[in-house]
Amino acid sequence: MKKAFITGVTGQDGAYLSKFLLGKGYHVIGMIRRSASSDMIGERLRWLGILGQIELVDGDLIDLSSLIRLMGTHKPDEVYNLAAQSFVATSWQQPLLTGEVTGLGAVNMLEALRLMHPSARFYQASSSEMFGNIRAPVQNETTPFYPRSPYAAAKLYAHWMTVNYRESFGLHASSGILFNHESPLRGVEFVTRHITDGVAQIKLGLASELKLGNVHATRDWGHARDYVQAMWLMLQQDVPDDYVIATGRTVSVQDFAGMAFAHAGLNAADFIRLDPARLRPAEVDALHGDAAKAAEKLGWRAHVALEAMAAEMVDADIARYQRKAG
Ligand code: NDP
Ligand code: GDR
Repeated sequence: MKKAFITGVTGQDGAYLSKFLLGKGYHVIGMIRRSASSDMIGERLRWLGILGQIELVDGDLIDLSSLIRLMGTHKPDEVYNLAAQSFVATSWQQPLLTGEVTGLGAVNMLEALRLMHPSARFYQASSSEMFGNIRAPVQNETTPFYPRSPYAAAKLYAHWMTVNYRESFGLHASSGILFNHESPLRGVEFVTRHITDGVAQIKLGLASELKLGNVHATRDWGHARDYVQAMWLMLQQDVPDDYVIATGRTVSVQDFAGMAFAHAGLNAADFIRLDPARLRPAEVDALHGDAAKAAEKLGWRAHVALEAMAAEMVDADIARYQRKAG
């Protein structure tokens, strides 16, 4: 039985990746950090019905000794480094923490592997945010990077260190440059889930408006369920490499909101209020990915259409509020 080790297992991607790997017959080991709210840990894994099927182990990305111990003890075949301070807006409030976890944390993981278990295959969760102030209208693996937030700068450091450990030490280390991907398990602070949660509240009479920041920003949004498959495919290749993962379709925040409201039978313009407090110090105005390399080399492509994903998220949020109301 193959062993996979996942950091960030309690997050959106960690949950979907765990489910996918369990379906492939893997033994999944998920690293969790100590929390005073231990009963809340694993909510997403519980939602997918897999909490009891994963071996949860304690560790923290900024605690190198815990990573060394875990690699030495478990010697996994595959390591997926998904843990991060992943909310871009927060990275301006906590730039040092973001640098430590999102940037140096990845290097801690690489170091633990190099020292204890260099034969493992390693996946680094890189991000389209690294393209930032875009240098080309459509971005692929050859597009230059221009990070626009402390988060993106930290991810870029982790990305290049992954490349460097591959080239310096021969680690089987790959980076997935993933464009935004969402689901009903997306954190509610991210814009798609903020919108679908707001639509659900408005539909059920629990709220009367939805506050948004820059509604003109455009993103290439896909479904997390599709994207975790690409992570696994990268680690099945003989040669490690970097891949852009995207749908190739880009729409604005406003248009995504239009889809979500329409699914609930509502008109977005009647409810959206612009909130300057939600604007960012520096914005990534537009992202549009080209995943041709992943299609050709991995045989990967996105399956879930944006409208279907918006509908799934709205329905899940309505169901959540209905359950809460008993
Ligand atoms: P989430 O924010 O949902 O999950 C982040 C995970 O990291 C959580 O499990 C969190 O644990 C964990 N974590 C945070 N800090 C630490 C730490 N110090 N030590 C150990 N674990 C920690 O992110 P997603 O699932 O959406 O994304 C997965 C990865 O992919 C992230 O690295 C993200 O930056 C990156 N990415 C995401 C994209 C997306 O669109 N979703 C696109 C491109 C890249 P806890 O539950 O305890 O907070
Ligand atoms: P992003 O995702 O920053 O792209 O990072 P987010 O959903 O937070 O923002 C997308 C765009 O929407 C605009 N926006 C708002 N954003 C939020 N969160 N809330 C609002 O009210 C709002 N109004 C408008 C933002 O300004 C932005 O332009 C996500 C994260 O998952 C990263 O970890 C990951 O690396 C990238 O996607 C790819």
